[in-house]
Amino acid sequence: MRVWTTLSPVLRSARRSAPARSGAALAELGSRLTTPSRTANVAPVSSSPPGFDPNGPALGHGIYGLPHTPDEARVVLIPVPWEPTVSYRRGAAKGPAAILRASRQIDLFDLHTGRPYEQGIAMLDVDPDIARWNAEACAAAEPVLAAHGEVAGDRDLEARLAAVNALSRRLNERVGEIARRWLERGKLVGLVGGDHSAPYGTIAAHAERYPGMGILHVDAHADLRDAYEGFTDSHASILYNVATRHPKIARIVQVGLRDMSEDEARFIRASNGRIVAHTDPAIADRLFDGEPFHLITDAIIEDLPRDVYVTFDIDGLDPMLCPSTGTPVPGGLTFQQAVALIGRIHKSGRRIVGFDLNEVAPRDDGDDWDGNVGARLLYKLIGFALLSQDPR
Ligand SMILES: [Mn+2]
Repeated sequence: MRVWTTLSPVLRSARRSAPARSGAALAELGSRLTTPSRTANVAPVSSSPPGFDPNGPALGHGIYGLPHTPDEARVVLIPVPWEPTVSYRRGAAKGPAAILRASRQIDLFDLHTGRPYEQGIAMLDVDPDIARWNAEACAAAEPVLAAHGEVAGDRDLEARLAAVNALSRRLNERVGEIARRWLERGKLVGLVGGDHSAPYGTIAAHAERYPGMGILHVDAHADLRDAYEGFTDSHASILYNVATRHPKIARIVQVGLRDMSEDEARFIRASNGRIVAHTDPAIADRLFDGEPFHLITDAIIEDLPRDVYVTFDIDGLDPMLCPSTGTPVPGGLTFQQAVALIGRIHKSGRRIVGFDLNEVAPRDDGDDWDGNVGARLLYKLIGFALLSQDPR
């Protein structure tokens, strides 16, 4: 709850009792956020309109209850309600709305990243074409999914599969256009899915803008299938498509994988180190052996180049934190581990050039836990991405 009267003593004592390093970091952060941006390629810091109280309850209609328009904001979020290729359990298309709803009760002051809201954060309205294409593609996909993609010889199913694949290509083009438009204006662009096929266009746009960038991919699944159930742009193929279509992406570092096919394991091996998988069992073994988590995260981050795009499938987390996601798998990162991992990208001196959060699905009965965790994780991604923009 964002209510200053109940939270202020907690925050004050947290500030008082925090170790010197954190205090200094917060102070440094404060001065950094109040001075104009030193980064040439990013739009200037927005200032909040008069009358806006960051410590009060959320009154604004924007994400996190903020008043910024996309023009004013330094961070622009693209909502993509998209899930035609979801293979197990639907709901990801409702992710952006669930995150938007839950975001309004999150405190704007963040204990890890300070005051990211000061730079302006705005979520675009849903593109009506995308909503329409999703409805069309979901309807077309239904019998194809029921047949597990075995469409050969059935003309109706073949036509439906072709229609879904064509709509996926239109989505990718549209998302790419939107991302490019805002990147060209110097914004930090994030995407909120949707299933994991949703961010393809924005990853492509970032790969063009930041040649040589790496991808940190947090997920329970490798998503390296060469089409899945016949769908060329399946949620289970996103990293395969990214890897094979974008040679300028230097490296893909995967974390949290605990469900993959043998073909995917072979694909990783055949990549000659361009794709690196830090599987969930391997991370768990190192923790069980007593290795400190920061050494594990450092080893993960070391594999990445200076510019990092983060694609975060919420199912990379323990399913307790995302019980309604489409394809939950036991195991996974805790929330703190995920935050530490993202934070260490920034601490290592690397730059988070863009990000997406996908596969967040709300429960049908209106329970907002999935949206709540998603909105908080998104705020950490935003916060660390902003911090990482300024040269250290
Ligand atoms: Mn995924």
